[in-house]
Amino acid sequence: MAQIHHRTCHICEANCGVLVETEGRPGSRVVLSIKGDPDNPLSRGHICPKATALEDLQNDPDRLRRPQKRIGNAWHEISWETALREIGTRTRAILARDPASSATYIGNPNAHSYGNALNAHHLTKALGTKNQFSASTVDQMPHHVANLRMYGHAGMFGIPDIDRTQTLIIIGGNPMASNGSVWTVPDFRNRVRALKARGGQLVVIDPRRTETAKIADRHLFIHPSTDLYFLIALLKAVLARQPAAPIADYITGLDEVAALLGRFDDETCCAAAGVSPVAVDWLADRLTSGPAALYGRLGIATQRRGTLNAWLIALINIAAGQLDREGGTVFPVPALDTLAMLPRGSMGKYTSRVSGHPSALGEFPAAALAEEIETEGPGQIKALFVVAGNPVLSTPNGPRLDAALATLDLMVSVDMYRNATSRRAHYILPPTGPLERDHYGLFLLPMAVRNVAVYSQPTFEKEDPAARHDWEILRALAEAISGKPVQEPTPREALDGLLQSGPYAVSLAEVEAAPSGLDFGPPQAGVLPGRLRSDDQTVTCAVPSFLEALAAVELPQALSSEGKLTLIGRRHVRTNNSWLANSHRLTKGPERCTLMIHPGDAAMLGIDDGAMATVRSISGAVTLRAEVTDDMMPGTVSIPHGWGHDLPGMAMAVARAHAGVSVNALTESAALDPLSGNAALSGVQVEIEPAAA
Ligand SMILES: Nc1nc2c(c(=O)[nH]1)N[C@H]1C(S)=C(S)[C@@H](COP(=O)(O)OP(=O)(O)OC[C@H]3O[C@@H](n4cnc5c(=O)[nH]c(N)nc54)[C@H](O)[C@@H]3O)O[C@H]1N2
Ligand SMILES: Nc1nc2c(c(=O)[nH]1)N[C@H]1C(S)=C(S)[C@@H](COP(=O)(O)OP(=O)(O)OC[C@H]3O[C@@H](n4cnc5c(=O)[nH]c(N)nc54)[C@H](O)[C@@H]3O)O[C@H]1N2
Ligand code: SF4
Ligand SMILES: [Mo]
Repeated sequence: MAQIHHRTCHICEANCGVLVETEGRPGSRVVLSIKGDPDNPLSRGHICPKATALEDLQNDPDRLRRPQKRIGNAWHEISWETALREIGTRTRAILARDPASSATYIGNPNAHSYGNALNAHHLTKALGTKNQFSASTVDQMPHHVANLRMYGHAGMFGIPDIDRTQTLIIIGGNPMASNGSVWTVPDFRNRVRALKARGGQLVVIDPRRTETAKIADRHLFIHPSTDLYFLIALLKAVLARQPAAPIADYITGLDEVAALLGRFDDETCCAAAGVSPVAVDWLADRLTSGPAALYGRLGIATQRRGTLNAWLIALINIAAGQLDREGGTVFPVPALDTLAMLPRGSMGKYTSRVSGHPSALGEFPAAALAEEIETEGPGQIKALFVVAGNPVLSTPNGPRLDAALATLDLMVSVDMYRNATSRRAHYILPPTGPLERDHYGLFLLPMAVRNVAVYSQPTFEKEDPAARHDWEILRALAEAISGKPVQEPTPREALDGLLQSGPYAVSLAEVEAAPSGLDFGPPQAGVLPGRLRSDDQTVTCAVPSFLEALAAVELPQALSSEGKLTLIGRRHVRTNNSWLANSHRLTKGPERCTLMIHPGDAAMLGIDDGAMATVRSISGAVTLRAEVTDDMMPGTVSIPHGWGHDLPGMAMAVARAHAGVSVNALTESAALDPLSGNAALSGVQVEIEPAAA
């Protein structure tokens, strides 16, 4: 009999509500359809093409269902008991030789699994390692560092109040493709429609005329990695105006920052960024008149000055009088308050062995993982545990990391595919399928445009009773390594407790009684003072380390790229980083891993639309098809990340047929934001030439 299950799609940060229609008997149910849930208070029926891929993932014959062990190049299916026992023994032997020789890499899907979030520390504790790496340092770490320094908690994100603003300015984000990031904003397109219907405007600042730019009222091109200069000019212009609302007295130090800006000449800053001073004035007017919000994302974070960018964006919202204001930048009060659950975050607690990188939130830069494996001496990484990550494709100079992984004494991947990274593992431990697990948007709902609580039951029972959820694998690994049982409530029990002690004091049972979600309304203005975690209960504008870095910023020069082009990334609505590449439905259609290049640049280089081109950087070279388009800013080219699925030993047949090339063969492991350790994935200097077809 057909049945409808309410679920949250956990693939991206939007956390859309879906209705999964299934048929069959327990143990042999099949999916009939996956549709948007119109009653979900957050997503209101919206879904994107990826939601239906939940079924493809669930049914994918290439998805691993049993532990795999590699001996040489041959893979063998083994039992959970054997896998865990062998991993425990091998890990203990490695740690007996050098207790500091293990490491973890925690990938992006961990942010979409509350079970992982609540259990990953068991593994790190059992390993006793300071070598912690994650996808955060190829992503949002600059935002965390700015949050920590300004508000006193790394997890304290302000978000644009899109449903009540009159001006939304997006710099370095493309929510039409990504569906939002560090901002849970499903149904972005209709929210923008409503913004326009009430006379508001969307402005996009991006080196590419993106899908979001195409629905915007205005799009401004900006030269990659020059955002800092643009933001300085904009902050100065905002400071020269009356703020839209008085700046609260718990916000300190803005004058101290302002005093440092005098040495930057506005026109030179604008020229360096390629943005006209007229546009800066217009933006400053909009920011200081009605409700307005400036939002920056991945494009401003994956730069050498990512943290300064994130900080300046917050300062602009503050100086415009838009912080903690309705229609400005607001602070959600989530039903499960991660601020109460998580430590504030620490900076520089440890120093990395090889290059002396300070840790951020206890993590070293993912870009430094390869050198920590390659470089001999005490503390050299010999055993690596990768949990839901694909760093060979997702971190800078992936081929270098790939070669380093091949030298490890032990590598374990907790993953559902034998992909670019896990093919190097000695053991792959696969979790239950995506429809066999429960879900709560632990890290995402605290950044949502409405305060909601929504919980999903598993849609299917475990296909194989012996299968384990990720959190069960993490605990079992910890037990196998330490020899000690992990005795703690289940994630579900913990969730119930966290909700009950949360701001709305709801039980999990109450949340479950509303299958489309409980709605606590839009984020309210005026909550910030009560949520600040800084010791002095202020918002700190004048962060000493940021001021120092700003004072050291060289004055902008006329851009001299010596004939080189600048490479940026992109996302497509039918991909999710590297890991939906084996979905039949999502890979259909035109080739997507292309080199986007402006017609003028293409003509100069003799590259025709659809012809092959070779792109070279100091790290490596790739050859791919050119897509000539005036959506690109002249001098700038774009290649999406998460491709390159044709490495030997991978077992993803669909992905192999649409392999593409890895942009991270071109990015550099030495290019980092020193304040956060984040990789500078964007703004890579490249040379391009026609290639034989
Ligand atoms: N050049 C360039 N590089 C980038 C980016 C860019 O824009 N440009 N973006 C960066 C960003 S923002 C991010 S977040 C990182 C992502 O970096 P990673 O997290 O390292 O990579 P993903 O491609 O997200 O791979 C996720 C892995 O988890 C597995 N997986 C998926 N779901 C589950 C699950 O439920 N359980 C388990 N155990 N495994 C699962 C998948 O099979 C895949 O192997 O990439 C970064 N890299
Ligand atoms: N469909 C889809 N959705 C996803 C993902 C996916 O892979 N596919 N990944 C998810 C993940 S892990 C994340 S972190 C989010 C990311 O979400 P977004 O931040 O929205 O990610 P992008 O689409 O990469 O947008 C970054 C934008 O920055 C621009 N950019 C590049 N360099 C610069 C620069 O120097 N300056 C400025 N101003 N802009 C620049 C790029 O052109 C691009 O439009 O998306 C999530 N959602
Ligand atoms: S936008 Fe698409 S992938 Fe993201 S949660 Fe919604 S349906 Fe899932
Ligand atoms: Mo990400």
